[in-house]
Amino acid sequence: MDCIFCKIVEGSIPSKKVYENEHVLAFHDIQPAAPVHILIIPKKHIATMNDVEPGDWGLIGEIHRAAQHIARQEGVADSGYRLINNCGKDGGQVVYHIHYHLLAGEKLGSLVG
Ligand code: IU
Repeated sequence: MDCIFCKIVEGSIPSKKVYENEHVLAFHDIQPAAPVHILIIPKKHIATMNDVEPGDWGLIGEIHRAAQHIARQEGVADSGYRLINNCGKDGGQVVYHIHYHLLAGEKLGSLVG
């Protein structure tokens, strides 16, 4: 499968890993949009939020659990952070392997609220 994030999971494309367990990998975004910008992905290839199947919801929970862990590890849990999933064209998704952006390290602008 020609998926860049699957290649990062396999290790055939390098990444700056910050966290890994059996199900999840997290690494620094190559074009950071904030002082802390980490991508959290399932090792399993799931293209978008629309493609999450009933048996995959535990993986989505694992991603949130990893986000909580990484925020503490990176020292931004108390100051706060944002976890974003872009889904599809209008959502701004560019890489079609589901991922969550963990953004932190400054006061972030808001689209909502
Ligand atoms: P998006 O939600 O699909 O728009 O986000 C894709 C992100 O993946 C984007 O922030 C890129 O900078 C990032 N990225 C990366 O970190 N490493 C890569 O090899 C590629 C994209 I391609």
